Parts: sequence; structure tokens; C-alpha cells
Amino acid sequence: MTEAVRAALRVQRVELPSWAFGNSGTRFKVFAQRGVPRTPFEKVQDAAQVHRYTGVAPTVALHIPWDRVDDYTHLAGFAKEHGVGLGTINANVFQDDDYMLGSVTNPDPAVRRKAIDHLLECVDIAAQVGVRDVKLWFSDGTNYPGQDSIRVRQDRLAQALRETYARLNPDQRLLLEYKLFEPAFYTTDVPDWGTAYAHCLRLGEKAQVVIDTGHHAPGTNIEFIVAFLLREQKLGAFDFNSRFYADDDLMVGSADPFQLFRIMHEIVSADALKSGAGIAFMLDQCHNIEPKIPAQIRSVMNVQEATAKALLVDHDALAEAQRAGDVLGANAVFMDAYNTDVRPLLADVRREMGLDPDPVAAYQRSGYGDKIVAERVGGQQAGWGA
Ligand code: PSV
Ligand code: MN
Ligand code: MN
Repeated sequence: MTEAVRAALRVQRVELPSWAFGNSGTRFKVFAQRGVPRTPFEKVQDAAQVHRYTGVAPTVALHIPWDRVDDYTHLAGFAKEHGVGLGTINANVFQDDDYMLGSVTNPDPAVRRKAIDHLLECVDIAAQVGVRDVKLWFSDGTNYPGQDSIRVRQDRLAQALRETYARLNPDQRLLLEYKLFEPAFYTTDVPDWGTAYAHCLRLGEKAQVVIDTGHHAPGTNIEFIVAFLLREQKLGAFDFNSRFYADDDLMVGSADPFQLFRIMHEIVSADALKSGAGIAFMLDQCHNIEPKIPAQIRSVMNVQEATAKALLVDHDALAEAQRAGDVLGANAVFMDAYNTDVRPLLADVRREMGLDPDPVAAYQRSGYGDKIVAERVGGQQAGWGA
């Protein structure tokens, strides 16, 4: 049993978001940290540090245009030299003035065209560097009842998705992310998993739903959504983060580690942890007040801890208790796994992988943090939205 758990932990993969390394904040203030990346290349360098000390984070997701470069093949080569690869390409149709009333659902056909062209560009960038996944999130929606037709906006959305889907090569996937609200406050055009699922179902099997853990109403049972989408083979990826209130983008596993365990239990019990299962485990976080590289390392470790606990669930005992209708017994099996201290197990796994058992301490000792503060002076610091 333990060797199987260790083997699963050794091959687990977590994708890092490039934007987590730049400066970020709230709409009230961005607190600039010293030494943060000024270019996509420097973001990749920082992401490579996270992989160096955790061994399980070998890809970095890009956000276009925040990470726009002249030559993506060059960026991919640079990433490879640093021991990592490029990951999911995230489209951005939410920051231009043109998108005030929406992007692909905007009433103006010229704005819709511009937005769709950007989505197609993202598919092409991904294809150029051999990346499988293109992730779409739309800020589209309305603020006031009557502002626009809810139904017609769905038609416009469906049309944009169709066109983007048609551009995918056979190895690519379209990942559709939903979010309950924000920035739109009355209707959002892709507000929930049901809407995303319905659109993906119509598109075809290369369209899959993304669950961003911060994008639900308080109290939503996210593991139910995970279980349902897995069963329908429509779960493509996670954007992991934590929240206390809304889309807080705090470190995954920091607000509610038990929820993360429950999610990972659904993944493990559907045998969907292995990369062949096609679920991309990504982080989507902003480190507004904490240092960014160690925060990403901590986040990867939090995912590993929840996964290790989920792998420790005694599935035979659980199934037996469930068959027998033993409510307390089944719950006890579940909680036993959650209450196990898996930190020594993970330290061992890291030693087996030739890593330091304490990745945060190893990073702190490396002096990399001081080096980037000294070296990265001047220039425009790249951040969330830069
Ligand atoms: C939107 O809130 C979102 O979760 C989407 O994934 C965006 O691409 C990302 O945040 C930007 O940080
Ligand atoms: Mn997200
Ligand atoms: Mn979000």
C-alpha cells in the first residue's frame, strides 16, 4: 500500500501560473515586492525554482497578453534550458476598454470578432509550442436587469466557442472555466459548471470544464461537481486556490484543507490522478502580501499533502462500511485518512526523488531570493495585468 502511495506521489504533477510570480493586489492597492519578474522569461525562471525544490511542478501556464513575447518557440526553449516546460495557454479577453460590455457576448459584432480572433491566436500559440490546453474564462455578463438579452448572449457565446473549437488540432483541448460573479454583478454568461458543461457537451470531446475552486457560491459542494464531471468525462482541469469569501485567490489548502482532501478523494477514487486521465492540476493564485516563490512552493506542498491523505483512504474498508450501511464506520475510515500526518511520508518521497525533504527551507537557503532582488532593478515589473 505505502509503495503505491509513494509511486503516485512521485508522478503527480501540478502546473504553476506565470502570473503568481508578478506583483498583484486588490482593486485597492498593489503592494510591489522587490525582485519580482520583469519579463515572461523571468517568470519562467522563478517557476523553475518551484520545480527545482518540489520536483512535481514542471510546467508553467502563460496568460496572453500578459506573457506576450515575439517568439514563443524561443520562450519554450528558454523554459527547457531551465528544466521546465510551457503549459496551458490562458486567453485574456477582459482587459481592453473594448470589453466593457463583454467580449464574445458583446452586442457589437466588431468587438466579438476581436475577442474571437484573440482566442484563435491563443490556440495557434499553444499549437506552435506543442501545448495541449487552451483555457478560456470570460468576464462577460451584465450589471443591470434588462441591460442585454441573457438568451442572445448565450447564442453569441456558443458561436465563439464553436469557432475556437474548430481551430483546435487533434491533440488540443478547449478548457472552459466558469465563475459565479465578478466583474459582472447581475448575470454572468458562464456562471456555473452546468452552463460550462452544456456548452462543452455540444462542442465535443475536446471541450472540457475547468473547476476554479474559488468560483462558487459559499457552501457549494465542490467535490460533488468533481464527481459528476469525472463520471461524465467532462472534467479537464482545476484552477486551485483558497477562499474565505469569494474569488480570494489565496494559497490552495490554506483556508479549507479538508475541502481539498475531499476533492482529491474524488479524484483518487475515480483513478484520475495519473496524467493519462487528462486532468490538469493547475494553481491560479495571487500572492499579494506574501513572498511569491515560497508561496508557490507551499501551495504545491499543500496539494501533495491533500493528495497523500486521499491516497491513504482504505478503499476496501470504506466500500465495506458503505455496503453495510455503516454510516459512522464509513465516516471513520474517511476521517482516519484525513487525520494522518503525511508530512514524514512526503519528506521520504522527496528524499527518494533526490530532493531536500523541506522544499521551503531549501529554497530559503539557496539565496535565490536575495539574488533576484539585487539583479532585477529597473524596468517595468510584470504583474497581474502587466
Ligand atoms: C478569473 O477570476 C480567473 O480565475 C481566470 O482563471 C483568469 O484567467 C485568472 O483568474 C486570472 O488571474
Ligand atoms: Mn481561474
Ligand atoms: Mn478567479
